[in-house]
Amino acid sequence: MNNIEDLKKLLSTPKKVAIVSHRNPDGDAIGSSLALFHYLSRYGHEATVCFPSEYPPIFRWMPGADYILIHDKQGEAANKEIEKAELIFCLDFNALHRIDKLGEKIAEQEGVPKILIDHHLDPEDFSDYTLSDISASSTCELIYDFIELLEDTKTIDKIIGECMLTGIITDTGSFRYSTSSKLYRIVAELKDKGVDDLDLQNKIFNSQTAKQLRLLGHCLTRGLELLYDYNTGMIILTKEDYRRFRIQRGDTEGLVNYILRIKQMRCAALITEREGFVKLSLRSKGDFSVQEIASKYFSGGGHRNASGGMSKLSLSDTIKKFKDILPGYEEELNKPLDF
Ligand SMILES: [Mn+2]
Repeated sequence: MNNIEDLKKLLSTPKKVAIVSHRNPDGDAIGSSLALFHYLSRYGHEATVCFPSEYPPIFRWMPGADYILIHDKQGEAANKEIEKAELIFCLDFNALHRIDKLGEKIAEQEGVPKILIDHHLDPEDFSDYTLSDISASSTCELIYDFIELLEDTKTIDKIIGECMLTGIITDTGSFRYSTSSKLYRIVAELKDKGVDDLDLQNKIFNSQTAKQLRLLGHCLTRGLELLYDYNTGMIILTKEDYRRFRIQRGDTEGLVNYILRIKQMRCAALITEREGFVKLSLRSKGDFSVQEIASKYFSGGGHRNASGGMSKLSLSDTIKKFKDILPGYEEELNKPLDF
């Protein structure tokens, strides 16, 4: 199966479908998975959404979120769904090894068609049908494109649209990057279908706890280090900070972006000390690629302006390693900004 007509034929009768996405699912992973879940359900397909790990509580309101299986917690039930599946959709990630045990389970399902829909660089060749476009703002935008390829955008309703728009809003940082005229046309159509974008913005951004705001205060004061020679900023969170601020899943979401609000900052890093490893979230402005830094030095990857990686070194050694990399990019980091 390598064309949309074959896939249309497969989807013409109800199937058992598994939809999976990446570890630490974000708004786009959840939005695209649930949008596809609702879309397939409209045609009587029996779809299940499985994630490797838990999603942030801020997305609990999303229609269908209660049915999501978390492999870390419900491994047996999730594996059963993967075994039963006649079709497996892989959304918002590009290589099975990125999703750990869940990926191994999927790889075992030989002969079951796998469909990859994603907007990250360099997709691994494991799927039978691939919709990969790194210029897309989000996997949610690609779910729209996918339904358009099926010539079925009329089926997109308010619920499917809400899920899609959630991923579009979160992956574009509220339309601040990766936008296109095509994206705005899609958003206009979702709005015509009854999706309330302002309500979504409130649910996503104006639903924080006081604890999260205090954590932000800490990150922007004591946690912040600015390296003006390289137009780079770092926010560091230690294990002690994790205890002190009772940091939970999702609480550190978006913190790294604040650094780029400083005009001359081109590159930003959130470096967090976790159990047994150190995690890096990298962001950049303009044409500086944090994807290269993440993949070359921190066994990670992602997009040019947003990538992630990890290090097995101690927190202080990871910070030193990151700082030592910057002189190699001095010229690029000091190029005048074009805005
Ligand atoms: Mn995404």
